[in-house]
Amino acid sequence: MDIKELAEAIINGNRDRARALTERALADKVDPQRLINEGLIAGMSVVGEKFKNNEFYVPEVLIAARAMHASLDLLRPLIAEHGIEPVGRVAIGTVKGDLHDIGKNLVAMMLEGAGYEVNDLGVDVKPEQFIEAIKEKKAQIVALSALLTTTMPGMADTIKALNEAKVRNRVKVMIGGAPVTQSYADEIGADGYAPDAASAVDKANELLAAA
Ligand code: B1M
Repeated sequence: MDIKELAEAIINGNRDRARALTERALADKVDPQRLINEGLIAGMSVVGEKFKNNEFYVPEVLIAARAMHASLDLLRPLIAEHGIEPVGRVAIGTVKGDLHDIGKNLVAMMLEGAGYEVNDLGVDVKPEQFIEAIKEKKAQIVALSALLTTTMPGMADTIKALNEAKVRNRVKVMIGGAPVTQSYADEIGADGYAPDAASAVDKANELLAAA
């Protein structure tokens, strides 16, 4: 089987084909790491590029992510077994008081598709929950989303709490969401800002490389 077929099934959002190709590849003893790198990550990076270029919109990304998950569900049990290390570990959430999760979910899916272990803390996430994820899940990146101008200060509060808990130096903090800007990231001392879900993967890679 050509692993490119798996990448194409993901790009086309064909969940059944992605699952069937993964099953066939595993039966043929193809290395799960190759399926992740050349199938899932390769497919989702094309999806990310198309999203950035406005060739794909939110529904296409969600459908591609659904196909990616159909394959990942089969591969996940083998990841630990084969000692496959994630690209990095991310704790993501929409900040305290904010219930918007569509953009945050897209960011989480793209990061997962790029090989990250993503601990999605959900919405209305308090700073203590991020601190716990750093300590318990060994998160290397804290990814904060906010959609309301009234909840954006929750990002600054979270960074302040990370400092107070003396865990700020263990992680990179990345922020995003419709009202968020690079200058706001600079103002509150975040390490990075990304305007959309595909750029969030680029930014996470950049932050980890710098670390
Ligand atoms: Co809300 N809402 N909403 N809402 N809502 C907005 C955001 C608003 C702009 C609408 C408006 O007035 N025109 C406005 C905010 C105004 C402001 O603060 N400037 C608003 C308001 C006021 C409210 C309420 C206060 C309304 C009320 O009750 N009076 C209330 C607040 C609830 C709360 O959070 N406490 C509220 C509630 C809701 C719903 C629950 C009904 C629903 C949310 C459902 C859900 O998320 N499960 C909702 C929705 C859907 C919207 C709009 C219509 C759409 C948001 C969305 O999902 N966009 C929105 C208006 C609009 O944008 N047209 C609006 C699609 C999504 C893919 O984009 O989230 O921007 P976005 O994510 C992008 C990027 O921003 C980026 O990547 C994503 C993909 O490219 N990104 C990141 C996001 N997070 C990132 C993190 C990163 C990097 C990139 O790194 C960590």
